[in-house]
Amino acid sequence: MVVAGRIHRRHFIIGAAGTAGAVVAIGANGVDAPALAQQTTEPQNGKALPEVVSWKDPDAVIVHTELTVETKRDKIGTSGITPSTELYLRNNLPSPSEEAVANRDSWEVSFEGVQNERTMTVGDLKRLGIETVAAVLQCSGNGRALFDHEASGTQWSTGAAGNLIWSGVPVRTVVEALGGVAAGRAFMTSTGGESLPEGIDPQTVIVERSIPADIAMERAILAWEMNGQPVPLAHGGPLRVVIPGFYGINNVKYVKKVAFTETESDAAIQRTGYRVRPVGVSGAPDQPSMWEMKVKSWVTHPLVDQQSGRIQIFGVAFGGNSAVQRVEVSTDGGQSWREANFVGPDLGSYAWRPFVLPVDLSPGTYTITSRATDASGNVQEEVTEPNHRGYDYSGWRRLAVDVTVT
Ligand SMILES: Nc1nc2c(c(=O)[nH]1)N[C@H]1C(S)=C(S)[C@@H](COP(=O)(O)O)O[C@H]1N2
Ligand SMILES: [Mo]
Repeated sequence: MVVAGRIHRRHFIIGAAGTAGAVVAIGANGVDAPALAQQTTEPQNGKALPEVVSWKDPDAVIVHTELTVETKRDKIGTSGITPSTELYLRNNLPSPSEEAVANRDSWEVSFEGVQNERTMTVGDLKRLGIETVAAVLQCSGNGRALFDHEASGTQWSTGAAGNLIWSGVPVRTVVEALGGVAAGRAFMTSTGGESLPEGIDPQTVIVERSIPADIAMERAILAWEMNGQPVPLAHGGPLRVVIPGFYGINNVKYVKKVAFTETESDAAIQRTGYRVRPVGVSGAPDQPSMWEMKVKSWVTHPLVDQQSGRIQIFGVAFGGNSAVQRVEVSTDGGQSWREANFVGPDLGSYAWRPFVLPVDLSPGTYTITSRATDASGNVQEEVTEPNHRGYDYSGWRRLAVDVTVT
């Protein structure tokens, strides 16, 4: 695994140089997969925005690689929703070509493991029904950089997360139209529509994720709209699976197959990838999968030195798999806490809520951090224990920022 880490950094450099030749992407499982480098534009911080997200605001993001772009911590605002131009990107493989969104309504999805299996187009799905949900999209590796053990993978800090409004048809509605789930199918398994690199076992690279079927029937949506616009190709257009409360990886982009299955997918990304285990241990199907998210919050302002006087400390908080109930803020590294106020409308259980605490600060150095509590009483943890791939980070101690007031 140390080797995988080195490989990743080497390819990171290749990507940064904007080489147009073949690069190697690290699969979810640390598996090397040949993938075509995407054309790049506009250098930013020495690196170019990948072509598929050339429309993002270069000042709002950090380009890690051809396949990974992070939102800067201070760019998260107080209005609740993350603009698409600032949203992070995390691709395991390059997105499909623009052709996929040339005629969105003709994109086809096959439904399997239901009474009446069939293929439907996005146009067909739009006639079935619609629901809108606000939900946090967060990569399992968000906060990986805050662990000490140098877990391999993109060194995300706080910005592999956003809060989006999705519109689409509930999976439940589609399944009911197809006669219901077939007997004995405990999982919903969704397959991404990327073309796979040649000469490699598809199971080692395909993006195919399983979640419990009851969760899918309760809350999954097949979304064609994000923040009031057709879902951008990079974010899964023409059609994306959205599982509110579940980590990003389960939200399969450009979905081409939705199957109700007896067992979880055999794809590496499900079987051994995205499994939480102790450092040094290989991934295995009996370890917890990156499904539900945890209660989490972080401060987004101030992050730099301030003048003394009144300062508004703000950030974002979410409950993960349930609603966020309260947020406390500390300016002394967690010795004392004060309750913050939420800002703006409550967009539902799966959304994040901006929060604010006005403080009067005299000259000195302050360690500012926040701690959220969800509706079930779970309190954001102080420290997240290391795990091999650096997943599931939420500890408030290392999400703290040191700010000098003069
Ligand atoms: N088809 C497909 N779906 C995918 C991925 C992918 O590479 N291909 N990446 C997953 C991961 S790891 C994350 S964190 C989110 C990222 O979504 P975004 O790029 O829209 O921010 O999509 C998930 N769904
Ligand atoms: Mo992710």
